[in-house]
Amino acid sequence: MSGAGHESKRVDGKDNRLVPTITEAQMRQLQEDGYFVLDNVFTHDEMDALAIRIEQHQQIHEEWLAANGGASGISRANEITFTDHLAEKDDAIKEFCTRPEFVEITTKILGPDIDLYWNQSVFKQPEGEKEFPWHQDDGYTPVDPSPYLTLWLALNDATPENGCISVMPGSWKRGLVPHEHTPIGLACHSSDDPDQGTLVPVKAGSIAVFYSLTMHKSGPNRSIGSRKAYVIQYSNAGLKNTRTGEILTDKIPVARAGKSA
Ligand SMILES: O=C(O)CCC(=O)C(=O)O
Repeated sequence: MSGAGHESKRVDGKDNRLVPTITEAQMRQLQEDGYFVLDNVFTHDEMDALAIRIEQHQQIHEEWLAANGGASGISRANEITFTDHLAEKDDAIKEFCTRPEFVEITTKILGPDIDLYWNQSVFKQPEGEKEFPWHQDDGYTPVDPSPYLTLWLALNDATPENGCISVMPGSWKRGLVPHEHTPIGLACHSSDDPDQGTLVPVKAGSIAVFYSLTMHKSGPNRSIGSRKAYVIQYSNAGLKNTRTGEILTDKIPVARAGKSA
């Protein structure tokens, strides 16, 4: 059935929800280009409710940044904030991250046993000309097995004007490429290069699904409002940090044997 702009099916679960079905064309696009967009997975009301919840944590982070020199890591007060471990801090957000929609998407792509690897909101304020640089998520922390899956969920409409992401189609096939440190984040491709990939606008409640090896960036926010995303990353259970050799056993289980954990 496709009333919501994506194929969907009813699953057995707490409330017999409709969950999105990934089509063969989307699977092919993921294999070829390293990404696809899943439209209208959640309603605007669901996104507004989630955004209100997330904003409480984002505000605390913003205030902490302002009181501590204005920047920490890749977060900069009043410009771009990465507010992480939301599911670990907030039971309602944890419940959201383990919803059947995510079980369906992640088990179809990665396999039957899935953990929540990382989660963070990314809020971009109108900030002039600054991009968030081209990178692969594995560039920040290389892991095995790779790639895992990044679900970039738009809490409000992400557009070319307000700093939606762009991806470099096919880049995941290169494996992990070198990244350089810059004052605004790791970078693996120059913003001056004529090839600036493909813009990926994402409507509120829709998801850009991509591999952790897919090179992506986000553009400057030239609008007058915040651009709000929740970035949720899922991996096979028992992921290993290849820098430290540590097997990550402290993650929130999402699926086991293909079913909600
Ligand atoms: O949402 C953004 O502006 C960029 C986020 C991003 O690239 C990431 O979290 O890896």
